Amino acid sequence: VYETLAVVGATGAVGRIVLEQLASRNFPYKRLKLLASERSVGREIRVKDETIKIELLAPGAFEDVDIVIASTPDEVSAEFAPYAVKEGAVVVDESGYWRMDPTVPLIIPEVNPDAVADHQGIIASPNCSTTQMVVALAPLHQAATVKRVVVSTYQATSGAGLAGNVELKSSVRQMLDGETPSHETFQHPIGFNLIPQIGSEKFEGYTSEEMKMVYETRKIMGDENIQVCPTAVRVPVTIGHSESILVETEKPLTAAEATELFRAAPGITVVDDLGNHQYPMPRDCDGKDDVFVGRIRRDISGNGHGIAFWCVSDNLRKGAATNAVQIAELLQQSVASAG
Ligand code: 11C
Repeated sequence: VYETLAVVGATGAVGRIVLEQLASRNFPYKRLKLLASERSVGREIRVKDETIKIELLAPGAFEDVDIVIASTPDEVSAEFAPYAVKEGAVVVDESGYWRMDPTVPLIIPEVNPDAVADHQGIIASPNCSTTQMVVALAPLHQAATVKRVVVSTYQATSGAGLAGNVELKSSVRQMLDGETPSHETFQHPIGFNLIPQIGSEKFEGYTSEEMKMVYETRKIMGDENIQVCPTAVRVPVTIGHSESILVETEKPLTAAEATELFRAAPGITVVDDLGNHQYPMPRDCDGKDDVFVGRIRRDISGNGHGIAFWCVSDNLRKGAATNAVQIAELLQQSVASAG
């Protein structure tokens, strides 16, 4: 196996969960290095039964490292990943920077695990809102070929990191106290509000977050013909992205058939009993690794080729940390079987 593992960005919202996952999933490694920017260097973090001091993310830091799990902003990844690879490490990257690079596999282990074999040193983990949608679409695609997807997202503030959650709480508090809410991380006050903008303007009035859902979906599913029309919205929820999805398939599917496909698929839990008020909600999915699907029904506006459903997942887990650790597990398995 790869012996020395480095975690980059261990103090962030996602990095903390990466460390938790390494322990809870019993990820195999002999030595763990924690790397971060100047600001965090010297801080000590407890992982399993050892205390590890954070070291500086800089050239030379990867000389003794085999595998890296990184959650950093795009520009940090753009800078460090090339020298990490040059120094001999394989990088599993959660940033958006490398995802659409044709030399970089973009992987969801339940969907396209075989792509791991094609890596040239960097493997990307998709955007959180893309990941949960594609986990849900994959079994329908396999059975009936997905042609078109209309999706609206309800995305938690932790998608913007720890600062996003701090801003939600302070915004709500200020409003309850009758003050004018301040905002910095989001474009508007997020307390008691919805903001239909995540990221910046990217293409014909669609945002960067929305275009990630278009491009990344096609790359992961290996089908450039899939059409996606997304609307991404920030909501006052700390953890758990929700999505309302309408999918059109080439072969018609009944709601019962779609439900069976979801139930049989890895990484999906179906919660769907409207009569008993059972459906996935962010509060119930916080801290869980699966993608939750419910409200599965036929598209009553269409011609038998549409299924509507509701999908919720912990954006910091399957949307980020869990998926990255699963990719690292695939890498471990691939070297174990090769050697
Ligand atoms: C959000 N999806 O919820 C974003 C965060 O490309 O990894 C993750 C951005 C990315 O704000």
